Amino acid sequence: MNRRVVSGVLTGVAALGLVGLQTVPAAAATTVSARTTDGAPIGGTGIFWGNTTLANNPAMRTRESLGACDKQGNDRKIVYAEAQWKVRGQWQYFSVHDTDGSGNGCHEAWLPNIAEGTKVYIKACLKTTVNHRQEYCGKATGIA
Ligand SMILES: [Ca+2]
Ligand SMILES: [Ca+2]
Repeated sequence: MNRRVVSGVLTGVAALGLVGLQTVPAAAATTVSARTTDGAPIGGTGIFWGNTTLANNPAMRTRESLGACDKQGNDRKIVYAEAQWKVRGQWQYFSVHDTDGSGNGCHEAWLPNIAEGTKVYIKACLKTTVNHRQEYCGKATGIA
């Protein structure tokens, strides 16, 4: 909606109602998966959970987490997952590697608490080692 028109028409009392409107969650949290682009079967994925609904602690259930998942044990590659989001115009980065092969789940980490409704850009890549370049990167976009 056009906020300028609303505040121009309504009185000061109604403007308080506008503050209430702004606290309504903008967009529901999403879970998204980015897939590496090396072909089928793929080497790995990066998973972003906008809410961690299965967390034991109820206070953590709206927190975000990131996982790197190695999907191929015999490709001599590890999997790198990265999340990027903006806080007051500044890009924030967080990454995790899955370095211990496939078939044993993903490597997961809590992300720093991201404001609900924030767009989070996910990247999943293969690497030869942690310090090698990123290869076959695939992308996805989630909501915190
Ligand atoms: Ca969340
Ligand atoms: Ca692998």
